Amino acid sequence: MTQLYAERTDEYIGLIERELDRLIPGAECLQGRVMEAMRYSAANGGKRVRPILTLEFARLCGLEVRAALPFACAVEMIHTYSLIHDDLPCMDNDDMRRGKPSCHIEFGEDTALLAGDGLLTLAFEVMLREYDPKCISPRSAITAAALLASNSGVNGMIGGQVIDLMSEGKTIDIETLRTMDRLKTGALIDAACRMGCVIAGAPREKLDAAGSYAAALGLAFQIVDDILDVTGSTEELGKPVGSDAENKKSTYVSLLGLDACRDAVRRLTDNAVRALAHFEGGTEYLAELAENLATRKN
Ligand code: GRG
Repeated sequence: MTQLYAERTDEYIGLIERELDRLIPGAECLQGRVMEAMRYSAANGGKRVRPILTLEFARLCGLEVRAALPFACAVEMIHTYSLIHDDLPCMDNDDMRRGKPSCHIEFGEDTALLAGDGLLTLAFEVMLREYDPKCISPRSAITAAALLASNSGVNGMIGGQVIDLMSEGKTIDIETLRTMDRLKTGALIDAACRMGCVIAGAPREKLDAAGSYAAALGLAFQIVDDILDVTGSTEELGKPVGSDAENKKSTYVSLLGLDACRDAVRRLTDNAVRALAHFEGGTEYLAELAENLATRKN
């Protein structure tokens, strides 16, 4: 890992976590418990890949990083809500997340459901309330919020989750799996990357390049996730391994085998790095991020 990568990642994670802490306050009030559950899951740090992508694409397109923070935090709130709901007994029924009890184990199913809903709605409140009109035009803020809405909804992440639920216990073909993962995992990564460009007022060519980077990165990310579910350990992942096989899910590994998956991750990572050529330099961080995600252990 280069010094530039390590320092910038630390800086970004610090900014994101301090801002999440501010945006999701605890409170002594009747609804305090759900706020506590929202804070529990949002503070229970993951890799923060999506908000980092938003900050870095915004920086690359000339925006001050701080101005991008509401949008970065919004994408992390949507991601956190999806994990809370995904862990519920009616979905994947996972008791552990990021090495700690899942939200519904800690707070109960009813509160966990509402904590997810609370984060989903707060994401949109934050983008539209907190953006700085001195740095970001109202039009760009609205376009970014609409992008996050559509990529999280039935034609994005929710759509992918529905295909996932309908496919349980069946062997699906590779095209269906690809569509499912493009929506379930790829859509939020796409929103994270393109929102950074949108709020910076970047031209169409850069938005498209960010979309190509995101498409390759998102698919590689999911294939690595499938690989880690077979080869990883509970300690490294912070959640039980082998859940795909247990839930009888078709994955890249079950359809193609480990070697073909590793080749695909290599190819997709190269494609992601190539897409960065459309920016005028300063893309080392995003190239290294793609490489690091390809070899990640959690
Ligand atoms: C709305 C219920 C509902 C689900 C949406 C995103 C999703 C569908 C479900 C979450 C579970 C899952 C395995 C999704 C695939 C995407 C993925 C690999 C998520 C894990 O993301 P990381 O590795 O997690 O970035 P951290 O903990 O680092 O934030």
